[in-house]
Amino acid sequence: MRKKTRMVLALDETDEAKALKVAEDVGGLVDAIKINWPLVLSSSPEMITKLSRYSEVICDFKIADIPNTARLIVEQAVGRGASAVIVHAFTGTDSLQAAVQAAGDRQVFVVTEMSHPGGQEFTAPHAERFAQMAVDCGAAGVIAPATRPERIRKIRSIVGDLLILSPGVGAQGGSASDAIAMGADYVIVGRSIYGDRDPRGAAERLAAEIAHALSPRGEISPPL
Ligand code: OMP
Repeated sequence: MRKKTRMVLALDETDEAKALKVAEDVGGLVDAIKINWPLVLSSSPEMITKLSRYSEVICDFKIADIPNTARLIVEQAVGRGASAVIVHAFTGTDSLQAAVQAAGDRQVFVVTEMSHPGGQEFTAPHAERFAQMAVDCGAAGVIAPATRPERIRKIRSIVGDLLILSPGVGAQGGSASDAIAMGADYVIVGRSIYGDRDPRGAAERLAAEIAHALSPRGEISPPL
């Protein structure tokens, strides 16, 4: 996945025509578009392939199953053009390994601690172990919460050079600049972009905020 604006658009818009319009307007600006069940179920799995014309696509099916089923889901996603998939770790090492193996040269991102308040009940107490599993199983990166930016710093200390993608920016109360300052490589943003009257303008504003937050890390965003 390229590292340009460090934004992943979470395209949870369930109106297919509107979703495609947002993808067209914003696809060149974000580093990937993430598709989740709401849009797949309201359109069709063909949407994965359609979106791949605008950007790299992350299939966020939060796969949580036995190794064989995990493998089958990953193969379907990759076969339709996904560059990456999101997988849960609580199912165990064998399931996570099966997903990584099935992904081949595509990326697997492992959920550590979820961004919503309920994420503190079960995922937070095990997040560090999930992060270590991501490293041990050869995943490309992890998902860590922008709503609790200090947790990004902790997870970074475990995953080293693996990528960190942070959801929870905007609608869930987290900030893109805090997540980046704490070590996230990308922020995942949904409603604050696709729900805006001007999705491209909203994405441009966020890109500027992220570029500003990257400079103290000695990293420069290329011009839009
Ligand atoms: P907004 O809250 O609208 O910005 O959307 C956030 C997106 O990130 C949604 O697609 C969520 O499913 C996803 N997400 C979280 O919000 N929290 C998590 O802990 C993990 C994810 C994810 O794996 O992408």
